[in-house]
Amino acid sequence: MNTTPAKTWWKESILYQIYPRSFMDSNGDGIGDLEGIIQRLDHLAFLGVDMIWLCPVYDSPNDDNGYDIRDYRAIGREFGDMDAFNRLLKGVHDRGMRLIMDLVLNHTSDEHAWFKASSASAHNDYRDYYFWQKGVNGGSPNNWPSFFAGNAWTYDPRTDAWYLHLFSKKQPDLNWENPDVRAALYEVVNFWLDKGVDGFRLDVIPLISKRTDFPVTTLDRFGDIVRSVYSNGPRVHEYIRELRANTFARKDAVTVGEGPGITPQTGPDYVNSDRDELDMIFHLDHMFLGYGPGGRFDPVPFTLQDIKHIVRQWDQAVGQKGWISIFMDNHDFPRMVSRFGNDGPFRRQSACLLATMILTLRGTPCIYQGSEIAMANVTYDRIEDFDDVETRNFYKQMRAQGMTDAAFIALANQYGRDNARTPMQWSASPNAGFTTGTPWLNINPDYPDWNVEDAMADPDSTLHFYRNMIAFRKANPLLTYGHYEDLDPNHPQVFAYKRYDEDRTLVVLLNCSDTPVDYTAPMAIGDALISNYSLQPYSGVLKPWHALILNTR
Ligand code: ISL
Ligand code: CA
Repeated sequence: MNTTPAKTWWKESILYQIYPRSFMDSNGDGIGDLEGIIQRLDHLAFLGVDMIWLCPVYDSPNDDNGYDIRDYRAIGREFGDMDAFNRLLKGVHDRGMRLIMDLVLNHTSDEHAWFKASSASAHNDYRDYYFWQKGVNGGSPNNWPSFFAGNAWTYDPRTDAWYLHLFSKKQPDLNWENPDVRAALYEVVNFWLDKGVDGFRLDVIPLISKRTDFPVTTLDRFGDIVRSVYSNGPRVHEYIRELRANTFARKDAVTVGEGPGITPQTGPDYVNSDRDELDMIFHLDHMFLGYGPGGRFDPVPFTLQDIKHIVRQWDQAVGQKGWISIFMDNHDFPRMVSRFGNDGPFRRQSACLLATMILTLRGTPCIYQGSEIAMANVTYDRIEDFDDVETRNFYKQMRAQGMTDAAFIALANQYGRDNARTPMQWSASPNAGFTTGTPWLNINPDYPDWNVEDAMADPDSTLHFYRNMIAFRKANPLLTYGHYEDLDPNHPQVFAYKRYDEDRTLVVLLNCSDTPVDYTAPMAIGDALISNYSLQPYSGVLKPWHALILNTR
């Protein structure tokens, strides 16, 4: 019964997520680009990263910053061209790293040639590439809400019909029921595989199979609608298996699905190694903690016990046959040090604690750009400063419901996606060394104190801690393959767990609070191995945001 997971390179890898618009601008137009990433590859090699997930760099009108693709086979002009892409891929491979692309197969841009043809008339070869429905009683076909506020259907007077878009109205959902759509998408995936990319992150993959009777929903919490209506549709597993057989399987490419709406009950099927679907999945349960009935801008409190519960549930659910990727933030959520740590007096300590957490839980760690220098949420004063389509749409909706500008801005500053999208802070020079021009999104003004160059010069920085912690993980394979057990599920401040195999047990103690905690280690402990405070034998007191990994006896 005590089986261990099969060994593969991607379980042993460290994944690093790049948001290209905000990583590095090489030509002064204020937008990060492929050439900029090439210039900074040594930073990733320094950290010990093995695999890079590149957020979308395809041709796009950027309604949702690249998640609205106009041409799957072209690089967006602002990012460079195919030659730059080829050089980036080579630069990654030359350093012994791998590159995975972001595949958005659930929807395209409304400016994609398929949608242009589809929408032009009621009868054409592309009509069934998308979902077109007649209105009901002069309104939309049903009451489905969009992820980005408002109706998930938009009326097109040209054909007197409504099209489905679970995201913005410039992101029409593709109709996977249509075999031509699937075949066309497989060609796209193979185009990139033949270029030599190593794998893919699959955007909103549980959403690709729709409930095509389009039932009116009686649920009112958005999260419940995603879980029960949008996600895990009737043919999703059939589609994923077919996709894999026609694409990834040819080259043994690695896949990580993004899993909005999956649960510990439904999620493991996507990654069970007996089922030939995906290699890994990101569940979002801990990301949706604190979401009230209205979603991210309708916050409710949550506790450390909630996080521990989710970690435990998922660890048990995926078991030895499945695999998840571990993360605490990405381009869709606030900065983890602001959301789960303390970005005030304990910014460095809590950023290092979170690094310890993602590098010691069971699953492939995914580091979002800037976490290694403890990048934190930004504060904007004016609504015009925000870029994100989700924030802008909710602004309109919540203003219409009577909320003041100031109240919405306060919510957006704390919970909005732009927090994660401010440009990378490379140095204390103007514009954080990100651009010589005007950045597309205002840079966090804290960059003189929090940037890569200064962190590099400071052996106690978060950056060096990440590097050491990554090396520590790699030197201790039980952190990859060993079992996980929560040692103290109910403690309100301390996250204590062990990772173990037949030979050895390591204990991880994380004080997720601003105050010292007297804490008796729950097992007979040995040496302290790594910590975000000076390394000393464990005294029985955990300092604020103290992270400590201990040997056991
Ligand atoms: O950020 C969210 C909205 O509150 C998430 O629910 C997010 O929309 C969801 O996880 C899907 O995200 C992915 O697909 C979106 C895109 O906007 C996100 O950036 C992407 O990660 C549509 O393509
Ligand atoms: Ca640029």
